[in-house]
Amino acid sequence: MDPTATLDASLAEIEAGFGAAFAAAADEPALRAAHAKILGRNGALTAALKEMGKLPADARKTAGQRVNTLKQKVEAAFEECLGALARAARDADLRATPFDLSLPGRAPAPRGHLHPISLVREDIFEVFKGLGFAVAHGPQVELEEYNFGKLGFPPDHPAMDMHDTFWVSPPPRAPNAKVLLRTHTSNVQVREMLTNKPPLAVVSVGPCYRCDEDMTHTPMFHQMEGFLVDQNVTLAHLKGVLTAFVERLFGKRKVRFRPSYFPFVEPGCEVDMGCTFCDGTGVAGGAPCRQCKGTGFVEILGAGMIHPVVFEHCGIDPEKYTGFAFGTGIERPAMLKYGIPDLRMMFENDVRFLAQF
Ligand code: FA5
Repeated sequence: MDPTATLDASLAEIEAGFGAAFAAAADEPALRAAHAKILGRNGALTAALKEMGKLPADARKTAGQRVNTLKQKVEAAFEECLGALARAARDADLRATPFDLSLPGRAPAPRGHLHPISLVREDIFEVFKGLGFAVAHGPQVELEEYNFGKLGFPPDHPAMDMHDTFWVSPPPRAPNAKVLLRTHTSNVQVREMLTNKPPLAVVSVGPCYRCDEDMTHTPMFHQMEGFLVDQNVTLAHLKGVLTAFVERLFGKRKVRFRPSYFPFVEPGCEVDMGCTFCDGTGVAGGAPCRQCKGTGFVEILGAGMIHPVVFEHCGIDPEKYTGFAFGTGIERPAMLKYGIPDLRMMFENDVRFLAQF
């Protein structure tokens, strides 16, 4: 057959069919498929274009113009159908979703804020950073060696019973390791002294764990630990730093130091401050203050001069260096600072309570 006639027949067939093919496409993928049948790599018009080479030279120009005109028609129809489908989809969407433009807008969710424990942690860091201490963190899953051993707790020492430890299965790669959830933040003292040499002044805050639950004890609680090591550090420095800490966190209050025992300090003491609930009077609402049991003082910290044995275990020369350490649960300072009567409220997640901070 004459190639010009063949091409004419192909173009006529495409021209007669593309409009109906596009109109029959119910959605965009179907429309694109119909378009590809004409102008895709194996499309009818693409094939016709390839046939152009077979035409005699004098017929090519006219045929070329016909092909281009048809191509433009096909593209224009395709774009129009594409737009019509998009409009139809949007109209269907609008009809399907009832909009009531008169409804009031949705108020943005109220912004969250820090938990009282986090607020006190930040306050503590601010105070100690102001006193020149660095902030450090330690692991909550710890080796017995760092939680007890290096701090001078002898094996089976009764002080360890007071800590009511949660023991953890050792990892398969160290089946004989003694692993626990740290019972206090004093592990940070050990780890810092093992890795850094004096002078050192460090404070740390974080969760601790003990099998313990009553009005004033929870299985998970938070502690702060701080320590300072240098030459010629004395108990007077300890008293100065802790008095400054109490005054900066709670304002001017009475502070008193009582002798006490912790295996890793010598001498050791407990630090009390004037009760914030009764302002140190021991009387609240005409009755003995329940928080301080009428004494006017509440215990706030354990402290003492770091025991030479701890220095030896951590590779620090006890003949050359002295230092002090102190620690406290931080729920207690949070209760005193914000007037919270029951420690357990901090972990109940009651929004009515949390919203007050
Ligand atoms: C210690 O844990 C010592 N590491 C503190 C210390 C550090 C002393 C450095 C000297 C030098 P103690 O076992 O007393 O000490 O615990 C300290 C505080 O943690 C307690 O006074 C209490 O406020 C808090 N605490 C302990 N157990 C719980 C618990 N189960 N729930 C809430 N708070 C707790």
